[in-house]
Order: sequence, then structure tokens, then C-alpha cells
Amino acid sequence: MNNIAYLSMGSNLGNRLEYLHNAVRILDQDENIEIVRLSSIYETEPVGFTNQGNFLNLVMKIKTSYSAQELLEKCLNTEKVIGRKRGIRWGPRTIDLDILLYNQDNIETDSLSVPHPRIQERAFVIIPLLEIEPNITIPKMKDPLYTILNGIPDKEGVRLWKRKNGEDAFELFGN
Ligand code: GSY
Repeated sequence: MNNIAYLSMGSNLGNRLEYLHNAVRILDQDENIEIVRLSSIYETEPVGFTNQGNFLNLVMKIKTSYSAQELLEKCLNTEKVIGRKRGIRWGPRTIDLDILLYNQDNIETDSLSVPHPRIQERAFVIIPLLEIEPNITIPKMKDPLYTILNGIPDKEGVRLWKRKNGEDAFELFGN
């Protein structure tokens, strides 16, 4: 598995923890994906469409033999299996899976933009990403991620919900 990717996950409907857990489990069971690291879980105030419930968010680092396009399809399929219903564009969702980075690649296709184009606006992505990869660099981004984070007003809305202490990806979810 030669490729390193970072994924972001969020849920703000129903049993949010269970949706995150199910998504992590589905990815973990895929022979083309190895979960390397998982962030803590953060409770985050909604960004964009603000009249909706708080999210639980986390970020994960994976190794994968999938191409970026195949990984996108895996993410979309995982959302579908978990039962995501697509309603209003920025509205509530059982699960959302985004590819943040795929190696240091810049990818622009009809279905995929990598690095994710809204990383810089989203403290709910940057904070867990820096937790698991403090020295991460984002292609084409001039400023360090810490500097970008300092300029984001919504960072106060990102609070640690369940701390990750060990290496076991599933410790966050219990048995
Ligand atoms: O694109 C992710 C879905 N999403 C989120 C999210 O995951 N967390 C927070 N805090 N706000 C969000 N707005 C959208 S859309």
C-alpha cells in the first residue's frame, strides 16, 4: 500500500458516534486500506448552514492501494451503506466522508478536488489533522496550517469530545 491519504469524517444526525464507528469499521475491513492513525473525536459547531445540530468530527490517516478516484468511490459507497440520505447541500447528515489529501498530489477532476478545497476554512478539519500530523504540509499552501488556524474565527466551536490516548483505532468506540 504505497499511498498515504487523510480522510475527514463528520456526523450530526442520530447516533453520531455509532455512525462514525461504522464508517471506521467499514474502511478498516477493506483489504486495500490500512488505518494508520485516528484523531480524537471533536464536537463541533456547524459551519456553513448553521441552523443544524453540532457535529462529531474526526480525521484519519490511512495507507491505501486505491487510486484517489477509487478511494472516493469507497468513501461514497461507505456513506451509502451507512445510510446517508442526501438532503439540502450543507444540511444535516448521518455521515460525511471527505478526502483531504492524497499523497502530495493535486487532483482536479469533475468529481474530485484534492487537497480538499475548504481545508483552510474549516477548524473542524485542521484541529484533528494537526493532532495526528503536527508537521503536515498541504500542497500549494504557503502558510503553515497553524498560522491558517489562528485566522479562523470558528475554531472556538471545536471542542474535544473524546480524547484518543492510545494507538488502537477502536479504543475511541469501546467494544
Ligand atoms: O463537509 C463536512 C460536513 N459539514 C460539517 C462538519 O462535518 N462539521 C461542521 N462543524 N460543520 C460542517 N458543515 C458541513 S457542510
